Formats: sequence, C-alpha cells, structure tokens
Amino acid sequence: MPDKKRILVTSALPYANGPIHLGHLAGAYLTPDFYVRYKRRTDADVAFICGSDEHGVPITIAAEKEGVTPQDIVDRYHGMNKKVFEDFGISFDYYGRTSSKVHHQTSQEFFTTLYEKGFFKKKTEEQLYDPKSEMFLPDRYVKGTCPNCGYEEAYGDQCEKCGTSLSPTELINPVSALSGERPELKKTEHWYMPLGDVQPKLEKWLETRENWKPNVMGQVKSWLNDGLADRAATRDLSWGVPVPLEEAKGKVLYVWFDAPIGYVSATKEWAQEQGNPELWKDYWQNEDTELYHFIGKDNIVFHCIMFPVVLMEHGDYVLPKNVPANEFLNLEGKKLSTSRGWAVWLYEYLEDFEPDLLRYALGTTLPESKDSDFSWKDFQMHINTELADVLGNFTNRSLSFTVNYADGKVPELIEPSDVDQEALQAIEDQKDKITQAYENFRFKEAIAETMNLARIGNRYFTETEPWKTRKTEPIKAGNTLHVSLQISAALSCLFDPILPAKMKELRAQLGLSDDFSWDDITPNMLEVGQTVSQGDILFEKIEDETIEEQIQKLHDKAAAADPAPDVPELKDNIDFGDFMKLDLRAGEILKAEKIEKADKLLKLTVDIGLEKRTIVSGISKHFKPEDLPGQKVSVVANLAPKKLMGVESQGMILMAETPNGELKFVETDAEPGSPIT
Ligand code: B3M
Ligand code: ZN
Repeated sequence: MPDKKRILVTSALPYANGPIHLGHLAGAYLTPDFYVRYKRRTDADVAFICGSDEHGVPITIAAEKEGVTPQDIVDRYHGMNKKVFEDFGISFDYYGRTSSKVHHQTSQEFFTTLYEKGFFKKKTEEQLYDPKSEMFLPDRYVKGTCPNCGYEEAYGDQCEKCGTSLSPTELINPVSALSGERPELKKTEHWYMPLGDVQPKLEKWLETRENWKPNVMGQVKSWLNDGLADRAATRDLSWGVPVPLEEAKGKVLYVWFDAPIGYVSATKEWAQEQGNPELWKDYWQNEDTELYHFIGKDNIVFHCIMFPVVLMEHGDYVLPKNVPANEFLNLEGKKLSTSRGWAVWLYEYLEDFEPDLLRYALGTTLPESKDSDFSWKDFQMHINTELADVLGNFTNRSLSFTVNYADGKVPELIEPSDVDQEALQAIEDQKDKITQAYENFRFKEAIAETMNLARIGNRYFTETEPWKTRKTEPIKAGNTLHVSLQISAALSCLFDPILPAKMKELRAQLGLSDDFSWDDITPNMLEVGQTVSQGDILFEKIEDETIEEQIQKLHDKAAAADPAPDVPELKDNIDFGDFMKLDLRAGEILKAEKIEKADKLLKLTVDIGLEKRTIVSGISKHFKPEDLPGQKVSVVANLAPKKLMGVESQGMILMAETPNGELKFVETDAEPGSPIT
C-alpha cells in the first residue's frame, strides 16, 4: 500500500485587529474548508492550519485608536475570531497565534538561518524619526499633504483620496501621527531580502507550477515583469518579533516576514498537541507533501514570491504546489469597508441565520476568478429556490413518502425501468463531475453539480408520480422511493463539504453513518429494508421581510459610521455669472491612446459635435484605452488649451471621484455637442 497522500492546507492568518466579515470568509476561509472537508473523505492525510496575525502596524494602530495595548487588542480578537470560525464550521486542525513563544522562536530561527547563509543585504538609510516619541515612524504613522492631489490627511504609504502610493518622505509638511511633531530624518540600518537577485531562481520554480489560476499567475508575472526590488525584513518598531541579532537591538521582524512562518509555528504547536512533537516535519520537510495556500488576491505577492523565496533560501522546506487565491467580494454592489460600516460581520449574521445557509450562498457566489457581489436578495433566492425548493423538497418528499406509505423502510428495486436506471446512474455521473471540480479548486462548479443531482432527483420524483402509482402499481412506487432515497443518501455525502451541519441531520434521517469515505458514495448506500425517519424540514424559506430587515440594518450601520473622512469639504459659493462662463458640452470618446513616459495620462480624441478635440486626461490608472471608445462624457469645452507632456489638451473631461478613489465618468445620453446647462 502506498503511503497516504499528505496535504497541508493553510488559510491566510487574519490580523487580530477586528472581527471577521463576509469578505474575509469568501476570500480565504470557506474555499479551503470545502477543499479539506472533501479531501479528508478521500485517501489523504490532511492538516488545515490557520491562526491570528498579531503583529504589524494594523495591530498597533487599532490599539492606539482605542487607547489600549496591542496585547489587549490581539487577545480580544484572537478569541473572538477563533470562535466565529468554529461556529461557521471552518474545520482548522489548529488555530495558532503569532504572539506565541513557538512562533517567536520559529521565525527567529528562520531569520538566523538566512542570515548565516548570507542572504540579507544590510543597508543604512535615512528614515523619518519622531524625536518626541523617540521612535522611527512606520509609513502609516506619518501624515501630511499629498504631493499629487493636495489632500491634507494623506498617509506615508498612500493617499487615500487619490490612491497614489507614496513614501513618507514625499509628503508635504509631514507630521508624526503619534505626537503631531514634525519628524526628522535619522539614519537607521535594516536587513533586506534581495528579491531581485533570486528572481531567476524563483522564475524557474514558478515555471514548474501546474494548473495555477490565471488571475494568480497573471499577477505574479506582472510583478516579475516590473523586476523585483529589495524588501526590508526588519522594522524599527517595538511590537513584533525581536530581530535575533545583537546589532539590531530594538528592531523587530517585518510582519510579512514573520506572518507566513506562522503557518510553520502553528503546525509545530498542533504536533505538540497531538503528543507527537516531530510530526510537523512530515508536513513541512517531506517532499511528498502537497502544500496549498488559500488567500485573497491582496496577499498574492507575499505567498507566491516573498515566502517561497524565504522557504527556498532556507532549504529545508517544501514550497507551495498551488496558491488558489480568490478575488474580492463586494457587498450590495459596493466595496466592503469596515470604516464606513459597509460590512456584514459573521457574529452578527449568526444572530439571525444558520451558518450552513451562508456557506452555501457564498459558495455559489465565490469570487473565484473575478470580483463578485453578495446581496441579501441573492442570498434569499439561493436559499429559497435551491436549498428549500430543490434539495430540501426532494429529500423531504422521498423520506415522507417512505415513512407514510412504505413503513419507513427502503423498498426493494424490482425490474427498474430505464428512467429509474438513468436516475441511479446520475449519482455516478454527477459524482465524477463534482470530484473533478474539487480536485481543480472549482468550488462554484462543485456546488452547482451537486445541486444538479438534487434537481435530477426532484424531477425524477415528479415524473414518476409515486402518489399515483402507489395505488395502482405499488412496485413502481417502491422503485421511485428506492431510487430517490439512494440519491438522497448520495447527496447527504456529496454536499457534506458545503453543508456539514445540515447533511449530518439528513444522514441521521437516512440512518447513515457520519463516518463515510468518498469511495462509499455509490447508488447503493442504503440497504433494502433499512429504516429511515422523517425529521424537521431541513431548509425553511426566508421571508421578504427578514431580508428587508437585513438590508435596512446594513444601511443603518453605514449611516451610523463616521462620515467618510475623505469626502472633500464643499468649496465656497460662486456667482451665477461665473458659472455661466463655463461652456459644458456632451461628448463621446472616439479614440484613446497612452502617452509615452506619462503613466497617468491618456490622449483622448473626443467628438464634441462641432468638432473633434484632443484632450489629455489623467485617467490612465483607472481605465484601459481600448475600453474607452464610445464612452459618453461631459466636456469643459472652453478651457484654455494647455500643453501636457508635449500634447496640447483642448478641454477637460468631467470625472466624479468616489470615496474609494475610483474615477467615474459624468455620463450623458445627449448628442455630442449638446450644451449642458
Ligand atoms: N494578516 C494580511 C491580511 O489579513 C495578513 C495575512 C497574513 S498571511 C501569512 O490580509
Ligand atoms: Zn492624493
């Protein structure tokens, strides 16, 4: 017998700086749970590892906001998040935390090994220092005026108003967010990972990866095309894992250096808990292990570039076989935003609904290859028309008929018709499709194909009309029940990864054991004469009112949240006469081209009715030139021409800027040339 296949699955370690919401669940936790629940039923030895990311600026900022210590913050949210994952049936084998002793030791060992191999480049540089607080300021701790748009509350790493990424030294009038003092430049030393030097080696390894999702490989390639830059593995902070070097006193490891090592430390702690402290090595240091990182798209660079380099350079570790990252989930058509109160927290959801319903509904809406949207109406539709009307209805009919008319026992199958046989065959056919989908990380497809089996069953039940045949042709009616119960039995196992609690209930009604393997799923799971029972309805329909309440709740939360700090204040009033001086016209973009060396600008040819204009517009970061022809726009037609990067711009296109920093056209259906008054 060959050894069991060993599979190590990790989910991104969520920052312990706040509760978990829908977007987190859909991004990095639900899909690996579907996967491991499936894999555990096959001949595989699975470890599913996660934990809290308790370091980094996200934690210290949350602590400052509340006036408590970072330790208070991580203690609160670690416990809360661990519990909510359990409540949702996310079946981690271990949920660790990066403040643990084992983690500090493990990440220091990694650093030391790489240091001794001469991997790091030490660099001296000048960084902003707050003399009053006596510390170097991480990017987020410096605020000032954005050199790009003039927004006065820009952070040292990014202007949240215009979206430009910044470095703290670019800010105009920088101040420390800690003391409000003007920071000064001071020399400091850091240890860098020379990612550029190892790029060729990394590329070679990436070429050997198979079946990676195009959205993941695409992002990786674009980082590689830009050329990898050195990245510091150390920081001047007091909260974190101390750098294990005498000369680096007072410095800690960069959070993205230590956090992925958290997967290793958590596996070690899990092994200790099993009473087999060396067990972790089988998973991390044995070439036969298949390692999978499940993450959201914002973590791709760290899991596909940085951490693999660390593992590679260390030398003793396996590298990921695949990183099936998801894209983002929006909520009711808008980006999730915790600061704007636009989120559904999982603990909140649980006050009103059962976890399996969300597992299913989100599962059908996963952002597997592109961003997707969760809406409460969709949620209701999936529950009512799929779980209740199809799956629940079918299994309930099959069971209640058997209880009422067949003594609660699985009837014999006697001279089955073609229709009976086809329905039984569907179990095998659907199982093949479902298995393939799980193996290839196509979870939406796995769910759809499983629901299709319930549909086939439901249709079969309706077509064979057992309510008629039970009086006239009892053998036929018995066959219908036999086949329907077998399909129900298969469903109770095939749907187990998605709906673990509900399918356990269904198996209890069918008299099936919870201890089944994927191989056991056949058209003969139930024995003739076996007793079944009818329990509670599996899925109740959700009323419109209940859904309206949820939508209202969401809007109430958004209204109660702080008004968006980055919506600019109103400008001073102007005279009507001044306004009338503007000549605004409806227009249509005919052509859009990039301008060499100007990465923000596009050269547009715009039809404004009377003539065609060349207009240079700063929208290149937001739109692809090929998507623009045909776009209806509003044009300031009497703006004095101005040369931008060597091109004369004859007007301006009106754009609206959303609080997220997205640009939207001010569209009009009017014919080009129509005055806008
Ligand atoms: N805590 C970032 C995030 O929550 C980070 C993931 C760490 S995975 C090693 O997006
Ligand atoms: Zn800006």
